[in-house]
Amino acid sequence: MRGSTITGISIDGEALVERLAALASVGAIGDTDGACRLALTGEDRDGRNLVVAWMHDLGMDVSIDGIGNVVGTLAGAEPGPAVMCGSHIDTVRTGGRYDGNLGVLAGLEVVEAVQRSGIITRWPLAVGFFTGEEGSRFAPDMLGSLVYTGGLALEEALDIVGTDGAVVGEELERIGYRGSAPCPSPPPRAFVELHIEQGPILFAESIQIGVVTGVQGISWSEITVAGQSNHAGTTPMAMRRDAGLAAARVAAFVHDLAGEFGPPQVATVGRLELHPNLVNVVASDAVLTVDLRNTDEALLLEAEARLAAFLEDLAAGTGTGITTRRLARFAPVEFDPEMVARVERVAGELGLSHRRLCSGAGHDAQMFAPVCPTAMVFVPSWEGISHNPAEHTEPEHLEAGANVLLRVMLELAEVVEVRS
Ligand code: HGY
Ligand code: MN
Ligand code: MN
Repeated sequence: MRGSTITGISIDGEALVERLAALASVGAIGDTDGACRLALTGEDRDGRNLVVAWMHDLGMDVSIDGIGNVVGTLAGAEPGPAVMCGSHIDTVRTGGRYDGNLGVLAGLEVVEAVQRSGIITRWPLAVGFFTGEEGSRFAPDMLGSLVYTGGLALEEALDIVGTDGAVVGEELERIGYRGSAPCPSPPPRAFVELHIEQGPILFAESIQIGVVTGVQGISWSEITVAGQSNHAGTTPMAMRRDAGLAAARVAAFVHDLAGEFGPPQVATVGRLELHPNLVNVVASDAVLTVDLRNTDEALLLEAEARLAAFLEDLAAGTGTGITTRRLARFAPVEFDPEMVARVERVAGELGLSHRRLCSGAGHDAQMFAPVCPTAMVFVPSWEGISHNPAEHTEPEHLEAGANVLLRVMLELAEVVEVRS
């Protein structure tokens, strides 16, 4: 029964594309395909409400925990830890419609296909979306899944202050998603996340499925530079304590450091705010972020040490005060080899081209890897573009990835009956 049943059902690809479009209309960015739903904003609330309504329509039991993670569960023949899939529905400010959303909405299509086929699984099936995965407003990234899996205490997470001064706990109350389900949650039986690659590899090699072996290490820091505002016309260069100059040198340094280390080292200054940010005033203050990533923990530590040493010299050389605050730090993660092999086998059985690769982006799955068998499935990003409203994945790739997710989840949840 197991084999023939599992091979007999598939995802409704059109329904998946329609759900993605409907969710993308919440916080739509002009007439682009993208959406802006920063964590715990009104747009995030509206997106959450839409997905929760879909979960209810599917007859799923919906639970909301203390950090606002939402998990919909379809009962199995036996009670017990669920086979869970999921991702996030919060976005960056220049969000595409697939980043995170695909992993959640494909999970709903898995449930829909199971119900349509009359399949009863031994273990429950669950679909989750986790709070604040992007980390753009409230750092660290993967905040909700980090709390869900016990990596950060709920009380500490609720006190986090965002880039706009808002506080996580207050924003959860404001949008009505400070739930009562306990944090951390008991681990699921397994966790599988379908996600777009967000990089150029699968697209460049015309490969349909990415079999994700792990996630590279992530180091986020916020650097504050204190100088002295002064007149841009009258102040001799030697007298300046120019925070703008210091910030620009940091951006150049981390870029050059990545070049010196070579791939896979990457480095980004993504946020940079100057004060008073005026054409004729030497900047007194700068706040900037540095995002360093590498698959090798030792190299990531070396990059962090090189940056710290550079900042010390920079402060002395520019007469500024420089302080650093850690926003996020996650070591590289490897997924369960058996789960990786399962994804690889299923992709092959479905006749899909596939290859193994490590994820350059952070994902909720990396938080589940220490607590349960975990895997990720990638589908190609058009020209590798992501965190951009132009983000695109071809419908046939969306369907293929969702079918891999369906089959992997049914294998793990075990089909025990098929009702006509
Ligand atoms: O930053 C990341 O890798 C993810 O998009 N949160
Ligand atoms: Mn994502
Ligand atoms: Mn993202």
